[in-house]
Amino acid sequence: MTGGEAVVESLKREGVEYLFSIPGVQIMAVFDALYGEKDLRLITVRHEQSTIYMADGYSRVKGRPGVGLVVPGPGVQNTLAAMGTAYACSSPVLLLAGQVESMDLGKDGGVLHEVNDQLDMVRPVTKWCRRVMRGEEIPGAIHEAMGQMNTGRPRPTEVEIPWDTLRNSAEVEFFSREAIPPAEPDPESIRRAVELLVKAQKPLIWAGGGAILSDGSAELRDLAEALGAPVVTTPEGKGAISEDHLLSLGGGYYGFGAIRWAMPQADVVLAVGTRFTWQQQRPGTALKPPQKLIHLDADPSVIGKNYPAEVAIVADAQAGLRALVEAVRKEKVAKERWLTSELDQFRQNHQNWLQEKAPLQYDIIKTLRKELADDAILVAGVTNIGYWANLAYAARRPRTYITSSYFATLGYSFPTALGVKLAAPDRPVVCVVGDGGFLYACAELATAVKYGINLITIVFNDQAFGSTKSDQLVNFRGRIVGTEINNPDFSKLAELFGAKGLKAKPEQLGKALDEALEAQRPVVIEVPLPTLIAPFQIPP
Ligand SMILES: Cc1ncc(C[n+]2csc(CCOP(=O)(O)OP(=O)(O)O)c2C)c(N)n1
Ligand SMILES: [Mg+2]
Repeated sequence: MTGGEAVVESLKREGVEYLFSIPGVQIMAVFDALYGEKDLRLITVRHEQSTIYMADGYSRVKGRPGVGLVVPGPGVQNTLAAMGTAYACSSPVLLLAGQVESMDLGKDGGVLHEVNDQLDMVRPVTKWCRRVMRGEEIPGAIHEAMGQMNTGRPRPTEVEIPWDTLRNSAEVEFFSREAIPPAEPDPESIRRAVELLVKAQKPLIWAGGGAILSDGSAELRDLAEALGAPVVTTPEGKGAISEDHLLSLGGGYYGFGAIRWAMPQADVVLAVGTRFTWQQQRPGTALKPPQKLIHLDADPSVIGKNYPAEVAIVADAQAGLRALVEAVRKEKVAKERWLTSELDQFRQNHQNWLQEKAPLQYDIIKTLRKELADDAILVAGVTNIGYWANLAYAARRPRTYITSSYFATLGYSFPTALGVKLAAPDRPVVCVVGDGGFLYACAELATAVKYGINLITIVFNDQAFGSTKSDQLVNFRGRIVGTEINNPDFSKLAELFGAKGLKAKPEQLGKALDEALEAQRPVVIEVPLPTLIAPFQIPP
């Protein structure tokens, strides 16, 4: 079969459902192999950034790799912010890239879409990448990429294939999808961790995105209950434990959250599936000696990087949590090391703080929570309401809250949310985006309409790159330079694309959401807002 047919057959055998792409001459053999294809659905998008954003959104909800296919050179370069975002979010995303003809490789001769050393461009944003020269190697390379994403910490991978290799025929053999067992913890590290956790006066758990990626939510809840330990999550970890749980302290972000009142009392902290970054180590939520850290992560390179770990547990988060629960249940654990009344007080302090610092955002986020079912998914864009949602939105289930993590990629949320909706077509998916961020990829409204991707997008419009304008207001004596922007009428724009457009003042958002949830169409709701302060612009 042709290389293109080998690509399609390999993806199908690996269980891939969608391929996100923009065509081009070097990859047409793959398009041709999709003629009449039913099991692998092609989604043609309008900018290559969206191939990987959509693949990422899909993977984060489905828990399986998403795949993009692009032409070399500009096609690959257009994906790089999305690849970086997926890298930051530890998402399993495969980029399939075309290449120039084999004979032109490395010559810098000016052939179509040529860029020298394309692999060097993707290397910093991939866990593994490879160029395939022969058709026979295509199934093995795709299988290896999938294996890399299913082992240890998932991160993006890339496979690039020259034009002629895709066009020509070869004898190929296929691999079938492999279930790779998760990495189990070393029993000695579990023994030492349990000893610390059981002896602790005030144990506390920080859960990050790894707790969700490993599907470790049930184990996390069981461990928290067995230890009587409260749980705070990073934005990426929101929903790892229901934020309505009596032991949940909600999200921690930039040194804020109910965690602020708990952290000074904690003596032993268990960090699960989190890098434990500078963001968590801000005043307010920072760990300080002699507080002890037990660090559980699939990636040994993150353990102890930002705070020395007393005990390191290198394992899949779910496997590590399960081992901890089993061991803790055999011990006698002191009851009520944290009183519920005490945790209630921390939560109340945080709610009071939110209402004082961000009353409008607080009301809007409350409306979102009230309107959305527990299984609805919120994609929090790089926008004021998105930042505050990290602190104020109560996620109740894993994989229902999507962020761009430390990459904070302006423009990611709308195309990512389209991929989310494809993974969960029967559940409400809401994208929260600013007027600045939405125009990065608003052309994908055409994609949403073409494929019937019935996403609800709320565009908060302050006619500004708001958080940067707010930066000028707070830190540069109000000298506004280059942060105010002009916009189209967003509801009309949506209608022009064939989607439904609505406008609502903040206090009318609930009603507009009711209408959007009924619509069975892609909907854009434009909400005017003044430029508001972001949490990270508030002194600790
Ligand atoms: C790719 C990228 N470019 C620039 C930035 C810097 N940046 C962060 S927020 C922001 C403004 C966002 O404006 P908008 O989408 O309207 O949201 P708002 O802050 O107004 O709520 C900018 C420019 C970024 N985070 N990512
Ligand atoms: Mg704005």
